[in-house]
Amino acid sequence: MEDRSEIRSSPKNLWNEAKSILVLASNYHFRENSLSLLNEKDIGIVSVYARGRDYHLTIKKKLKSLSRWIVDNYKCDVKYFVDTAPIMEKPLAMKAGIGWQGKHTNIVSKEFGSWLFLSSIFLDIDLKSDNEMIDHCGSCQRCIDICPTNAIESPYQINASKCISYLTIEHKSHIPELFRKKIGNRVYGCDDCLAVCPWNKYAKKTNNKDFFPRKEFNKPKLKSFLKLDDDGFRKLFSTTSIKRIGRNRFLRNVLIAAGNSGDDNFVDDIIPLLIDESNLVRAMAVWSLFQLCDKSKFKKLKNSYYHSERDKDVIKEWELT
Ligand code: B12
Ligand code: SF4
Ligand code: SF4
Repeated sequence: MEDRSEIRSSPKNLWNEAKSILVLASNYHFRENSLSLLNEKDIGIVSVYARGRDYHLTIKKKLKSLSRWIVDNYKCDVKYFVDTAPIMEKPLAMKAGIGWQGKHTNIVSKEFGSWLFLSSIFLDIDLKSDNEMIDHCGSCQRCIDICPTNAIESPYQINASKCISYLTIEHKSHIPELFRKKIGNRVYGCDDCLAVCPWNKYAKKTNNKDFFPRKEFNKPKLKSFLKLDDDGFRKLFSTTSIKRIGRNRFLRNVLIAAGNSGDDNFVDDIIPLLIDESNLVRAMAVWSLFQLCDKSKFKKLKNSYYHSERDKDVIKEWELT
């Protein structure tokens, strides 16, 4: 983000001919209280936005056909984006009257609550501007209070490096110890700050079937995730946005959730991962087993596996325990 902040500072830096921006929002709400799953420790919570088809694929298709219609009818040039360029989509959506940037920093709509994807079409013609939406958060600060890692450090300001969405999706390396317990059973993203927003009482169920949750993601068992190899991962997550993080990062998250379950039934599924090819996976297998095993069982495991480990980060995990 820092590297591309200069481009982000103005849409003109992306396309100098741009004169107007059409900002679009797609509703992905399907009426489920994602917070209730936090107590079901044997399942892995996949964030609501990622349970259906990858939204980039769906929205790109829609942007393409809408853009074609605009070009044919207005004889102008256009460029469309959905997360594919450094664009300040949220402030633009506010200017376009879609909603306001809530204290959790995402767009909240009076009509749809928090569950919206954003995208944009740049045009080289002038359009009459909509009225900018004003802030309706008032004295509420539910999203700030619920955040498990205190990532919303002050209203309208998020420290992305503390956000569970960042840690479980974007962060490529080992997740710092400080956050592991706070991640709970979230294996991909986090919805807490969106889910508590009182404006969600106006949210309507999406009618776009692509955003309906896949059957496999309705309370998926951590046990079945622990058994995923590369092939199994690719098959299970093909055409979802989860595919992007790859099997090793996903297993890293699943092992943290298993370690947080307090359920020693996971131990036999985790032990084989102590010799997994990925150091991300081996490191979190050590941490997870330390959470779940009694002292003597863990000591036996350490005697068997620690001395053959060569990776410095995994060795560090053994030594911390
Ligand atoms: C990087 C990114 C992330 C990062 C950082 C998030 C962030 N808030 O910036 C991480 C990985 C953490 C993330 C997480 C999520 N993301 Co995201 N993310 C993006 C992305 C690609 C860029 C956002 C960006 O430009 N950030 C840069 C900062 C500077 O922008 P900003 O927060 O808008 O900053 C403004 C305010 O914070 C404020 N501000 C900043 N400092 C200060 C200081 C003071 C004193 C004040 C008053 C204000 C203020 O002013 C800034 C400028 O207007 C966008 C797509 C896009 N192109 O916009 C999606 C996007 C924002 N993400 C989205 C979603 C859905 C999520 C998640 C809900 C996913 C999930 N369930 O796990 C979470 C929500 C976490 C959260 N509370 O924000 C959607 C949000 C849709 C909406 N309704 O708004 C977007 C728009 C993707 C999309 N195409 O739909 N995301
Ligand atoms: S997505 Fe989760 S961790 Fe990130 S700011 Fe919201 S509540 Fe906090
Ligand atoms: S939970 Fe409250 S403070 Fe947070 S975005 Fe919604 S209305 Fe604003």
